[in-house]
Amino acid sequence: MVIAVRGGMKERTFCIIKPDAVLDRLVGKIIDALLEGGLDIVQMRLVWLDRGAAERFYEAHRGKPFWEDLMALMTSGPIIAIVLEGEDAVARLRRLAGATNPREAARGTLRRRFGTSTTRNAVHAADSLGSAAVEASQFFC
Ligand code: FUP
Repeated sequence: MVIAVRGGMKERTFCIIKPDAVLDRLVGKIIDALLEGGLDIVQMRLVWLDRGAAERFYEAHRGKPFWEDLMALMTSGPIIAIVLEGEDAVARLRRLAGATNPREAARGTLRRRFGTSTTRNAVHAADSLGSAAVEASQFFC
């Protein structure tokens, strides 16, 4: 969703704090970084995904070598699903998240700070306005 505001376009994007980060009690630090990074929380809920919901969310990756590890992670504990709003929210969140592999992520990014592997990389960040809307619709009406 794109909202016209004075001085620029506010977008909405979609973020998940993944079970590795929730179980490591990192939710507060991650939410702090999102807010300090210029994003506002529009909707947020804690959900424990079952296998079907995890498969639907990551359907595009079915059959890849990391698929079973990803499914095991995503069903291993609760996640926090968050709709965020801000200027250039999609790109802003991707920048805050950092590269998929925490070891390649820039210093200060969430994945560099809190990720422990490419699968257990603390956060999901939607990669476009379109996927943000589709992903958010899996969690919010
Ligand atoms: P990103 O958009 O940065 O989340 O990256 P991808 O869409 O490529 O990855 C989707 C999910 O698959 C992420 F949770 C990370 C996981 N993944 C792996 O576990 N191993 C890989 O080699 C690539 C991706």
